[in-house]
Amino acid sequence: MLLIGSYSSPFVRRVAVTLKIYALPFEHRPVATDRDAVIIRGFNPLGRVPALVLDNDELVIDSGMIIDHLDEMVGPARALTPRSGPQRRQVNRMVALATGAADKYVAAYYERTKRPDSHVWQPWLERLEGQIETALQALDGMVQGPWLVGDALTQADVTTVVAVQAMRFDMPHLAPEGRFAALDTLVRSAARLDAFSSTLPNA
Ligand SMILES: N[C@@H](CCC(=O)N[C@@H](CS)C(=O)NCC(=O)O)C(=O)O
Repeated sequence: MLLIGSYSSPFVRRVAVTLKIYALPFEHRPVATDRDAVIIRGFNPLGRVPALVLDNDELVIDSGMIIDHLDEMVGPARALTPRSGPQRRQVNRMVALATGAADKYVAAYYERTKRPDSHVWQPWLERLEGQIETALQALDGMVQGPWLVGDALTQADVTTVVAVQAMRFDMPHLAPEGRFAALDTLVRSAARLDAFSSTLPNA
């Protein structure tokens, strides 16, 4: 399989971490959304990463759809999202919060970096940053320890950790160490696993 997109994207990275946890081999093409926009459109007409090219050349786009496919590949006993019931809803609720926070972070990052300073709309930026703050606060309050839902690492942990680390990479004021104590511990636990340490965000 071939994963398209750079690890500075929390969406690409949640796919990479999941692939590694599932021990599914893949090649990685770390294309940049600006510089390589034409290449990316060849994989996803929307021009967004991640995209995953399967071994039969089929294309899967959007991190949620890709992870859904990977879960199907490894089967319910190994999938990081429980198959059904309250546990599935619990994990999915946390994943929705974490992907939502990641969406707001990407929007805030683009607001700051894609516009000339004179066109950055401060009230909008503050709204985005406020949404990130309350989503992270909520996730922080949900950590049961050592992982979000107790003893087993789930997709909620993968997605939360990559979202926090993406923010710390290029907008560190959004999630500085010390503000969310339980998330700090979660990130430290994840950092000990090869799936996370070998896919850190880079330029
Ligand atoms: N819902 C999508 C979000 C993906 C996304 O926002 N990707 C960003 C990078 S972090 C992107 O490709 N942005 C380029 C653009 O939208 O022009 C997913 O889960 O894959």
